[in-house]
Amino acid sequence: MYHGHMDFDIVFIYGALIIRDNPSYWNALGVDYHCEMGYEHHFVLSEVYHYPLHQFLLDVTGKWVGKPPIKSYTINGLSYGKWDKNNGNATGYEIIKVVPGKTYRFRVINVAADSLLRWKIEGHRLRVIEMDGILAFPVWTNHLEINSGQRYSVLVTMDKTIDNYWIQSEKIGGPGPGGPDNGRAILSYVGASDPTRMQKLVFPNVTQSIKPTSWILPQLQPNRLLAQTEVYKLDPFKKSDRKIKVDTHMVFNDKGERVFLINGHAFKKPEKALLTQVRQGIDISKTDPLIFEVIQDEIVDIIFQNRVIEQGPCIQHPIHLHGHSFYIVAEGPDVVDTSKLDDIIHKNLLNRVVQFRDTFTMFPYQIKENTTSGAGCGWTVIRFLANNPGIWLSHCHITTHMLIKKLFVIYEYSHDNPRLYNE
Ligand SMILES: [Cu+2]
Repeated sequence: MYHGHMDFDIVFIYGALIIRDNPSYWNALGVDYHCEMGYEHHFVLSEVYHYPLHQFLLDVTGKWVGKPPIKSYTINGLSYGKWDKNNGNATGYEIIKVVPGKTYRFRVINVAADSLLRWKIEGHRLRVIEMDGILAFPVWTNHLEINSGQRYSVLVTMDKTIDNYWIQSEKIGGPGPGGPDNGRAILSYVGASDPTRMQKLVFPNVTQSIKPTSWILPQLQPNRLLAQTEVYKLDPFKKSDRKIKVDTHMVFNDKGERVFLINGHAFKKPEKALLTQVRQGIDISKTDPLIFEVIQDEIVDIIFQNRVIEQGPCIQHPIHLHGHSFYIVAEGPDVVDTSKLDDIIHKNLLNRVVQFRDTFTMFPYQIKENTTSGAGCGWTVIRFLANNPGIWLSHCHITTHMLIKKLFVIYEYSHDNPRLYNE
Protein backbone atom coordinates (compact mmCIF):
# COMPACT_ATOMS: atom_id res chain seq x y z
CA MET A 1 0.00 0.00 0.00
CA TYR A 2 0.99 3.62 -0.19
CA HIS A 3 -0.41 6.46 1.86
CA GLY A 4 0.18 10.03 2.95
CA HIS A 5 2.09 10.34 6.21
CA MET A 6 1.73 13.99 7.19
CA ASP A 7 -1.02 15.19 9.53
CA PHE A 8 -4.18 13.35 8.62
CA ASP A 9 -3.39 12.80 4.93
CA ILE A 10 -3.84 9.07 5.25
CA VAL A 11 -7.61 9.45 4.95
CA PHE A 12 -7.25 11.21 1.58
CA ILE A 13 -4.06 9.90 -0.02
CA TYR A 14 -3.77 6.15 -0.22
CA GLY A 15 -4.02 3.17 -2.49
CA ALA A 16 -2.84 -0.31 -3.32
CA LEU A 17 0.70 -0.89 -4.53
CA ILE A 18 0.78 -4.46 -5.78
CA ILE A 19 3.93 -6.36 -6.62
CA ARG A 20 3.06 -9.50 -8.56
CA ASP A 21 5.10 -12.66 -8.34
CA ASN A 22 6.63 -14.12 -11.43
CA PRO A 23 4.10 -16.71 -12.68
CA SER A 24 6.82 -19.36 -13.09
CA TYR A 25 7.49 -18.97 -9.40
CA TRP A 26 3.83 -19.44 -8.58
CA ASN A 27 3.66 -22.66 -10.56
CA ALA A 28 6.45 -24.04 -8.43
CA LEU A 29 4.62 -23.24 -5.21
CA GLY A 30 1.91 -25.85 -5.62
CA VAL A 31 -1.78 -25.91 -5.13
CA ASP A 32 -1.95 -24.39 -1.66
CA TYR A 33 -0.75 -21.05 -2.93
CA HIS A 34 -2.16 -21.14 -6.38
CA CYS A 35 -4.75 -19.09 -8.16
CA GLU A 36 -5.03 -18.77 -11.91
CA MET A 37 -3.61 -15.68 -13.54
CA GLY A 38 -6.11 -12.87 -13.60
CA TYR A 39 -8.32 -14.19 -10.82
CA GLU A 40 -7.25 -11.51 -8.38
CA HIS A 41 -8.78 -8.56 -6.67
CA HIS A 42 -7.72 -6.15 -3.95
CA PHE A 43 -9.68 -4.57 -1.13
CA VAL A 44 -8.41 -1.36 0.42
CA LEU A 45 -10.11 -0.67 3.73
CA SER A 46 -10.39 2.89 4.97
CA GLU A 47 -12.51 5.24 7.02
CA VAL A 48 -14.23 8.63 6.75
CA TYR A 49 -14.98 11.05 9.56
CA HIS A 50 -17.31 13.63 7.96
CA TYR A 51 -15.69 16.28 10.14
CA PRO A 52 -13.68 19.41 9.23
CA LEU A 53 -10.01 18.56 8.97
CA HIS A 54 -8.67 21.67 10.75
CA GLN A 55 -11.04 21.03 13.64
CA PHE A 56 -10.00 17.40 13.77
CA LEU A 57 -6.32 18.32 14.05
CA LEU A 58 -7.08 20.91 16.69
CA ASP A 59 -9.22 18.51 18.75
CA VAL A 60 -6.47 15.91 18.76
CA THR A 61 -3.25 17.89 19.00
CA GLY A 62 -4.44 20.99 20.87
CA LYS A 63 -6.03 20.97 24.28
CA TRP A 64 -7.47 17.48 24.33
CA VAL A 65 -11.06 17.32 23.09
CA GLY A 66 -10.94 13.81 21.72
CA LYS A 67 -11.25 12.48 18.23
CA PRO A 68 -14.61 12.57 16.48
CA PRO A 69 -16.27 9.23 15.77
CA ILE A 70 -15.68 7.43 12.50
CA LYS A 71 -18.85 7.79 10.46
CA SER A 72 -18.14 5.53 7.50
CA TYR A 73 -15.95 2.64 6.56
CA THR A 74 -15.08 2.29 2.92
CA ILE A 75 -13.85 -0.58 0.76
CA ASN A 76 -11.92 0.62 -2.29
CA GLY A 77 -13.14 4.13 -1.48
CA LEU A 78 -16.80 3.20 -1.77
CA SER A 79 -19.57 3.03 0.76
CA TYR A 80 -23.17 3.91 1.15
CA GLY A 81 -25.57 5.68 3.38
CA LYS A 82 -23.74 8.20 5.55
CA TRP A 83 -21.89 10.50 3.22
CA ASP A 84 -24.04 13.51 3.94
CA LYS A 85 -27.45 14.50 5.30
CA ASN A 86 -29.30 13.47 2.17
CA ASN A 87 -27.07 10.58 1.21
CA GLY A 88 -26.69 12.49 -2.01
CA ASN A 89 -23.03 11.78 -2.51
CA ALA A 90 -23.14 8.09 -1.82
CA THR A 91 -21.69 6.08 -4.65
CA GLY A 92 -22.79 2.74 -3.29
CA TYR A 93 -20.77 -0.34 -2.60
CA GLU A 94 -18.23 -1.86 -4.89
CA ILE A 95 -19.45 -4.99 -6.68
CA ILE A 96 -16.90 -7.67 -7.47
CA LYS A 97 -17.97 -10.09 -10.18
CA VAL A 98 -16.56 -13.59 -9.74
CA VAL A 99 -16.68 -16.73 -11.85
CA PRO A 100 -18.22 -19.73 -10.09
CA GLY A 101 -15.77 -22.53 -9.36
CA LYS A 102 -12.66 -20.37 -9.66
CA THR A 103 -10.18 -19.64 -6.87
CA TYR A 104 -9.27 -15.99 -6.41
CA ARG A 105 -6.42 -14.30 -4.62
CA PHE A 106 -7.82 -11.39 -2.65
CA ARG A 107 -5.35 -8.89 -1.26
CA VAL A 108 -6.75 -7.12 1.78
CA ILE A 109 -5.10 -3.87 2.84
CA ASN A 110 -6.01 -1.88 5.93
CA VAL A 111 -5.09 1.76 5.47
CA ALA A 112 -7.63 3.04 8.00
CA ALA A 113 -6.33 5.88 10.15
CA ASP A 114 -7.50 4.19 13.29
CA SER A 115 -9.44 0.94 13.17
CA LEU A 116 -8.54 -2.63 13.84
CA LEU A 117 -10.97 -4.46 11.56
CA ARG A 118 -12.46 -7.85 11.10
CA TRP A 119 -12.91 -8.58 7.39
CA LYS A 120 -14.98 -11.43 6.07
CA ILE A 121 -17.04 -12.70 3.17
CA GLU A 122 -20.45 -14.05 3.98
CA GLY A 123 -20.51 -17.85 3.65
CA HIS A 124 -16.93 -18.24 2.38
CA ARG A 125 -13.79 -19.61 3.98
CA LEU A 126 -10.50 -17.78 3.58
CA ARG A 127 -7.12 -19.43 3.16
CA VAL A 128 -4.51 -16.94 4.37
CA ILE A 129 -1.25 -17.27 2.43
CA GLU A 130 0.58 -13.98 2.97
CA MET A 131 1.10 -11.32 5.62
CA ASP A 132 2.80 -7.97 4.93
CA GLY A 133 4.47 -9.37 1.81
CA ILE A 134 5.73 -12.57 3.45
CA LEU A 135 4.35 -15.94 2.31
CA ALA A 136 2.92 -17.94 5.22
CA PHE A 137 1.99 -21.58 5.71
CA PRO A 138 -1.69 -21.50 4.71
CA VAL A 139 -4.17 -21.07 7.55
CA TRP A 140 -7.93 -21.46 7.17
CA THR A 141 -10.20 -18.89 8.77
CA ASN A 142 -13.66 -17.36 8.48
CA HIS A 143 -12.36 -13.83 8.96
CA LEU A 144 -9.22 -11.72 9.00
CA GLU A 145 -8.16 -9.63 11.95
CA ILE A 146 -6.40 -6.82 10.16
CA ASN A 147 -4.89 -3.82 11.87
CA SER A 148 -4.08 -0.43 10.41
CA GLY A 149 -0.99 -0.80 8.23
CA GLN A 150 -1.31 -4.57 7.80
CA ARG A 151 -1.82 -6.52 4.56
CA TYR A 152 -2.94 -10.08 3.88
CA SER A 153 -3.56 -12.28 0.87
CA VAL A 154 -6.27 -14.91 1.04
CA LEU A 155 -7.37 -17.52 -1.47
CA VAL A 156 -11.12 -17.91 -1.82
CA THR A 157 -12.87 -20.54 -3.92
CA MET A 158 -16.21 -19.55 -5.40
CA ASP A 159 -17.92 -22.83 -4.57
CA LYS A 160 -21.18 -21.62 -3.07
CA THR A 161 -24.66 -21.29 -4.62
CA ILE A 162 -24.72 -18.76 -7.45
CA ASP A 163 -25.82 -15.62 -5.62
CA ASN A 164 -24.64 -12.30 -4.15
CA TYR A 165 -22.71 -12.23 -0.87
CA TRP A 166 -21.71 -9.47 1.52
CA ILE A 167 -18.12 -8.57 2.10
CA GLN A 168 -17.78 -6.78 5.41
CA SER A 169 -15.30 -4.74 7.45
CA GLU A 170 -16.22 -4.18 11.07
CA LYS A 171 -14.38 -2.70 14.00
CA ILE A 172 -12.99 -4.97 16.68
CA GLY A 173 -10.99 -4.32 19.78
CA GLY A 174 -10.31 -1.11 21.58
CA PRO A 175 -12.48 0.81 23.97
CA GLY A 176 -15.39 2.98 22.95
CA PRO A 177 -18.30 2.39 20.62
CA GLY A 178 -18.20 0.00 17.70
CA GLY A 179 -17.53 1.38 14.26
CA PRO A 180 -19.99 2.20 11.53
CA ASP A 181 -21.77 -0.69 9.86
CA ASN A 182 -21.36 0.42 6.26
CA GLY A 183 -17.93 -1.07 5.51
CA ARG A 184 -19.31 -3.26 2.77
CA ALA A 185 -18.76 -4.56 -0.72
CA ILE A 186 -20.67 -7.15 -2.72
CA LEU A 187 -19.33 -10.42 -4.07
CA SER A 188 -21.50 -11.24 -7.05
CA TYR A 189 -21.29 -14.60 -8.82
CA VAL A 190 -21.63 -14.46 -12.60
CA GLY A 191 -25.16 -15.68 -13.23
CA ALA A 192 -26.63 -14.18 -10.04
CA SER A 193 -29.27 -11.44 -10.18
CA ASP A 194 -27.87 -7.90 -10.47
CA PRO A 195 -27.24 -6.55 -6.98
CA THR A 196 -27.96 -2.89 -6.44
CA ARG A 197 -25.07 -0.82 -5.21
CA MET A 198 -27.36 1.39 -3.19
CA GLN A 199 -29.53 -1.09 -1.44
CA LYS A 200 -30.56 -0.54 2.13
CA LEU A 201 -29.16 -3.29 4.19
CA VAL A 202 -30.52 -5.48 6.83
CA PHE A 203 -27.26 -5.90 8.65
CA PRO A 204 -26.47 -9.15 10.33
CA ASN A 205 -25.55 -8.62 13.97
CA VAL A 206 -22.11 -7.18 14.42
CA THR A 207 -20.39 -9.72 16.60
CA GLN A 208 -18.51 -8.72 19.71
CA SER A 209 -14.78 -8.36 20.11
CA ILE A 210 -12.71 -11.50 19.97
CA LYS A 211 -10.36 -12.09 22.88
CA PRO A 212 -6.70 -11.89 21.86
CA THR A 213 -6.25 -15.48 23.03
CA SER A 214 -8.73 -16.76 20.48
CA TRP A 215 -7.30 -14.86 17.56
CA ILE A 216 -6.49 -16.90 14.53
CA LEU A 217 -3.76 -14.92 12.92
CA PRO A 218 -1.01 -15.33 15.54
CA GLN A 219 -0.89 -18.89 14.15
CA LEU A 220 0.48 -17.59 10.89
CA GLN A 221 3.98 -18.85 10.34
CA PRO A 222 6.25 -17.53 7.64
CA ASN A 223 7.02 -20.25 5.13
CA ARG A 224 10.80 -20.18 4.97
CA LEU A 225 10.80 -23.11 2.54
CA LEU A 226 9.52 -20.95 -0.26
CA ALA A 227 11.77 -19.02 -2.54
CA GLN A 228 11.79 -15.66 -0.73
CA THR A 229 15.34 -16.35 0.43
CA GLU A 230 16.34 -12.70 0.07
CA VAL A 231 14.10 -11.68 2.94
CA TYR A 232 15.16 -14.40 5.39
CA LYS A 233 18.68 -13.32 6.17
CA LEU A 234 18.07 -13.55 9.88
CA ASP A 235 17.70 -16.75 11.87
CA PRO A 236 15.40 -15.71 14.75
CA PHE A 237 17.38 -17.90 17.17
CA LYS A 238 20.49 -15.77 16.74
CA LYS A 239 20.88 -13.57 19.80
CA SER A 240 20.69 -9.85 19.32
CA ASP A 241 23.68 -7.52 19.35
CA ARG A 242 21.66 -4.59 20.60
CA LYS A 243 18.49 -4.06 22.61
CA ILE A 244 16.45 -0.90 22.39
CA LYS A 245 13.72 -0.25 24.92
CA VAL A 246 10.72 1.79 23.85
CA ASP A 247 8.57 2.43 26.89
CA THR A 248 5.51 4.49 25.99
CA HIS A 249 3.09 6.32 28.23
CA MET A 250 0.36 8.71 27.10
CA VAL A 251 0.01 11.64 29.50
CA PHE A 252 -1.35 15.19 29.62
CA ASN A 253 1.20 17.97 29.45
CA ASP A 254 0.79 21.29 31.27
CA LYS A 255 -1.14 22.77 28.34
CA GLY A 256 -3.78 20.04 28.64
CA GLU A 257 -2.56 18.34 25.47
CA ARG A 258 -2.28 14.60 25.20
CA VAL A 259 1.19 13.44 24.35
CA PHE A 260 3.02 10.13 24.18
CA LEU A 261 6.26 10.02 26.11
CA ILE A 262 8.78 7.40 25.07
CA ASN A 263 11.31 6.62 27.80
CA GLY A 264 10.11 9.88 29.36
CA HIS A 265 10.75 12.02 26.27
CA ALA A 266 8.43 13.50 23.66
CA PHE A 267 9.88 13.26 20.16
CA LYS A 268 10.98 16.66 18.87
CA LYS A 269 10.42 17.44 15.21
CA PRO A 270 13.94 18.10 13.88
CA GLU A 271 14.60 21.60 12.60
CA LYS A 272 16.35 20.25 9.54
CA ALA A 273 15.60 16.98 7.73
CA LEU A 274 17.53 14.16 9.39
CA LEU A 275 18.93 12.94 6.09
CA THR A 276 20.30 16.41 5.36
CA GLN A 277 21.96 16.44 8.76
CA VAL A 278 23.56 13.04 8.17
CA ARG A 279 24.89 14.25 4.82
CA GLN A 280 26.43 17.22 6.62
CA GLY A 281 28.28 14.82 8.90
CA ILE A 282 26.13 15.38 11.99
CA ASP A 283 25.69 12.38 14.28
CA ILE A 284 21.91 12.62 14.62
CA SER A 285 21.82 9.98 17.36
CA LYS A 286 23.33 12.63 19.66
CA THR A 287 20.61 15.16 18.85
CA ASP A 288 17.56 13.39 20.32
CA PRO A 289 17.18 10.51 22.81
CA LEU A 290 14.51 9.07 20.51
CA ILE A 291 16.90 8.67 17.57
CA PHE A 292 18.41 5.23 18.19
CA GLU A 293 21.58 4.31 16.38
CA VAL A 294 22.13 0.77 15.12
CA ILE A 295 25.06 -0.43 13.04
CA GLN A 296 24.74 -2.20 9.72
CA ASP A 297 24.54 -6.02 10.07
CA GLU A 298 23.66 -5.95 13.77
CA ILE A 299 20.77 -8.04 15.02
CA VAL A 300 18.52 -5.67 16.91
CA ASP A 301 15.74 -6.29 19.45
CA ILE A 302 13.23 -3.56 20.12
CA ILE A 303 11.34 -4.03 23.38
CA PHE A 304 8.01 -2.24 23.27
CA GLN A 305 6.34 -1.60 26.61
CA ASN A 306 2.67 -0.56 26.59
CA ARG A 307 1.14 1.28 29.57
CA VAL A 308 -2.27 2.38 30.84
CA ILE A 309 -2.88 5.85 29.44
CA GLU A 310 -3.72 8.81 31.62
CA GLN A 311 -7.49 8.90 32.24
CA GLY A 312 -7.94 5.78 30.18
CA PRO A 313 -7.50 2.04 29.87
CA CYS A 314 -5.04 -0.25 28.11
CA ILE A 315 -5.38 0.15 24.37
CA GLN A 316 -4.04 -1.79 21.41
CA HIS A 317 -1.47 -0.27 19.04
CA PRO A 318 -0.52 -1.34 15.52
CA ILE A 319 3.22 -0.74 15.39
CA HIS A 320 5.06 -0.33 12.10
CA LEU A 321 8.79 -0.23 11.45
CA HIS A 322 9.83 1.24 8.12
CA GLY A 323 12.46 -0.48 6.01
CA HIS A 324 12.45 -3.94 7.61
CA SER A 325 10.49 -7.09 8.26
CA PHE A 326 10.98 -8.49 11.75
CA TYR A 327 10.24 -11.53 13.88
CA ILE A 328 7.84 -11.05 16.77
CA VAL A 329 9.96 -13.05 19.20
CA ALA A 330 8.09 -12.56 22.49
CA GLU A 331 5.15 -10.83 24.09
CA GLY A 332 3.47 -10.86 27.45
CA PRO A 333 1.28 -9.06 30.01
CA ASP A 334 2.19 -6.38 32.56
CA VAL A 335 5.74 -5.06 32.55
CA VAL A 336 8.61 -6.83 30.83
CA ASP A 337 11.33 -8.35 33.04
CA THR A 338 14.39 -7.62 30.92
CA SER A 339 16.67 -9.74 33.11
CA LYS A 340 14.78 -12.87 31.98
CA LEU A 341 14.13 -11.76 28.44
CA ASP A 342 16.71 -13.85 26.58
CA ASP A 343 15.37 -17.00 28.25
CA ILE A 344 11.78 -16.08 27.54
CA ILE A 345 12.57 -15.42 23.90
CA HIS A 346 14.48 -18.67 23.49
CA LYS A 347 11.68 -20.76 25.04
CA ASN A 348 9.14 -18.93 22.97
CA LEU A 349 11.00 -19.63 19.75
CA LEU A 350 11.18 -23.32 20.64
CA ASN A 351 7.53 -23.66 21.59
CA ARG A 352 5.47 -21.61 19.21
CA VAL A 353 5.38 -20.15 15.75
CA VAL A 354 6.52 -16.58 15.37
CA GLN A 355 5.36 -14.17 12.73
CA PHE A 356 7.67 -12.36 10.33
CA ARG A 357 6.14 -9.14 9.09
CA ASP A 358 6.42 -5.36 9.27
CA THR A 359 3.39 -4.28 11.33
CA PHE A 360 2.29 -5.97 14.52
CA THR A 361 -0.53 -5.56 17.01
CA MET A 362 0.47 -4.70 20.55
CA PHE A 363 -2.32 -6.37 22.44
CA PRO A 364 -3.93 -4.41 25.29
CA TYR A 365 -3.30 -6.91 28.04
CA GLN A 366 -5.43 -5.66 30.87
CA ILE A 367 -5.00 -6.83 34.41
CA LYS A 368 -8.30 -5.81 36.00
CA GLU A 369 -6.98 -4.09 39.09
CA ASN A 370 -4.28 -2.34 37.11
CA THR A 371 -6.01 0.75 35.87
CA THR A 372 -3.71 3.41 37.25
CA SER A 373 -2.01 5.56 34.67
CA GLY A 374 1.40 4.10 33.83
CA ALA A 375 0.68 0.53 34.99
CA GLY A 376 1.93 -2.20 32.64
CA CYS A 377 -0.33 -3.07 29.70
CA GLY A 378 1.83 -5.71 28.08
CA TRP A 379 4.97 -5.78 26.00
CA THR A 380 6.29 -7.14 22.71
CA VAL A 381 9.81 -7.78 21.42
CA ILE A 382 10.66 -7.67 17.73
CA ARG A 383 13.96 -8.82 16.22
CA PHE A 384 15.36 -7.62 12.92
CA LEU A 385 18.57 -7.57 10.96
CA ALA A 386 19.98 -4.12 10.24
CA ASN A 387 20.57 -4.76 6.55
CA ASN A 388 19.08 -1.60 5.13
CA PRO A 389 21.11 1.49 6.14
CA GLY A 390 19.13 4.68 6.37
CA ILE A 391 16.86 6.68 8.62
CA TRP A 392 13.76 4.72 9.49
CA LEU A 393 10.68 5.81 11.32
CA SER A 394 8.87 3.45 13.67
CA HIS A 395 5.46 4.53 14.82
CA CYS A 396 2.00 3.58 15.88
CA HIS A 397 -0.20 3.25 12.78
CA ILE A 398 -3.12 4.85 14.60
CA THR A 399 -2.72 8.26 13.02
CA THR A 400 -3.90 10.24 16.01
CA HIS A 401 -1.30 8.48 18.17
CA MET A 402 1.41 9.29 15.68
CA LEU A 403 0.25 12.92 15.66
CA ILE A 404 0.81 13.06 19.40
CA LYS A 405 4.28 11.60 19.10
CA LYS A 406 4.05 7.87 19.34
CA LEU A 407 7.07 7.60 17.08
CA PHE A 408 10.83 7.29 17.15
CA VAL A 409 13.68 6.92 14.68
CA ILE A 410 16.11 4.11 13.92
CA TYR A 411 19.30 5.54 12.47
CA GLU A 412 20.97 2.64 10.71
CA TYR A 413 24.62 3.47 10.30
CA SER A 414 26.64 2.09 7.40
CA HIS A 415 30.45 1.89 7.55
CA ASP A 416 30.61 1.78 3.75
CA ASN A 417 28.37 4.75 3.29
CA PRO A 418 28.31 6.80 6.51
CA ARG A 419 26.63 9.80 4.91
CA LEU A 420 23.99 7.67 3.21
CA TYR A 421 24.87 9.32 -0.04
CA ASN A 422 25.64 7.82 -3.41
CA GLU A 423 27.92 10.11 -5.43
CU1 LIG B 1 -1.13 3.69 19.11
